[in-house]
Amino acid sequence: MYSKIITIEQHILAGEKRHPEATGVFSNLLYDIALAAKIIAREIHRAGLGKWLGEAGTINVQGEKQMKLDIFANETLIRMNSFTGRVGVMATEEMELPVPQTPIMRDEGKYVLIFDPLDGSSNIDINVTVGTIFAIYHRRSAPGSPGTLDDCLQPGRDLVAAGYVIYGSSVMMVYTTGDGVHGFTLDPSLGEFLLSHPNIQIPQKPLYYSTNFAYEDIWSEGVRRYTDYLRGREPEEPSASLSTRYVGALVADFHRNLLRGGVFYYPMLYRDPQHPKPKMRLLCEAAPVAFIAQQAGGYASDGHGDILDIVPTELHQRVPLFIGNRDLVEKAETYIRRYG
Ligand code: P6P
Repeated sequence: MYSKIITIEQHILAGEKRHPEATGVFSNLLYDIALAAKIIAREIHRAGLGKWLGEAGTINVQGEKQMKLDIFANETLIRMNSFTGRVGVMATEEMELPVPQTPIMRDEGKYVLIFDPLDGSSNIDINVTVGTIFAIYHRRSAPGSPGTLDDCLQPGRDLVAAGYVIYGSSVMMVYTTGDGVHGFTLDPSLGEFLLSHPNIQIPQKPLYYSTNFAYEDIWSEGVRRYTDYLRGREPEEPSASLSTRYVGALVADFHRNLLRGGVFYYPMLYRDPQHPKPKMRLLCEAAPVAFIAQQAGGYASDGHGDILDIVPTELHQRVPLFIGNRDLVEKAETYIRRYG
């Protein structure tokens, strides 16, 4: 007669109960992120009315103009996790080095938190969807000693949790701890994230392919042939007859494909054929969504192999990304293997 209302806190605690060794620190960390998401969402949804729109006049480590909301979101996530003693090491897309450790982070923090505080922020001033992406690892350095860069340079295989918040027509938080992918929708009247999408699995039949076609001339031959396959123009094989969508925010393009089936790709760009460049950040974009895709029955590749197997060598390392239905991503690998 009634569908059960489950808050994200109840869901997180239920997950904790399945791990007798759990101390509750991990659960509280996930809940801290949910609270930060609500604070960020509140400012995003009134950005047009207040002081938040527009550029901040600063440049981040990526060489990108920072929007005021980028800085607000970054500072909110840092403040929410610097004094709890749950996070020992933090890194953000917006800062070159890991966030300076507070004494309680150094002495008590057990986890590493890496995040893109506001993904797709160029969409902010035009009222289009943006998101927050986060990744959680076990800390390698011992509490009591300073955190290290090595704490951050862990492969996606070692993720203990990953998730994103999508600030769209509604605010949703989607996360996995390795036990399925679960989506929660914010009820603004309650200020609570309520379970709305339990056990998300990518649909078998994909609907979309999603990429920025403006760069088609500087893709490799294999990616161009793959795109022709997706368009149904590859004479050797029928395509999956897909539609295109492209929001320009990874969280939005990935979330749509997670729920409706499809592939998103941001391939290597050959502006300079001798020095091809990828765009997607491994640690705060590709690896967390790859973990979610894997848990939802999908797959993420750099065009040659599983994103989750890549061992980072730099904090802001970038990779090509193909993510979504496993057969569509493996097809990309096949075309790249065959045509380069
Ligand atoms: P382009 C946003 O800046 C981002 O990192 C991803 O969220 C998004 O998928 C991509 O870049 C968009 O890049 O070159 O199409 O604007």
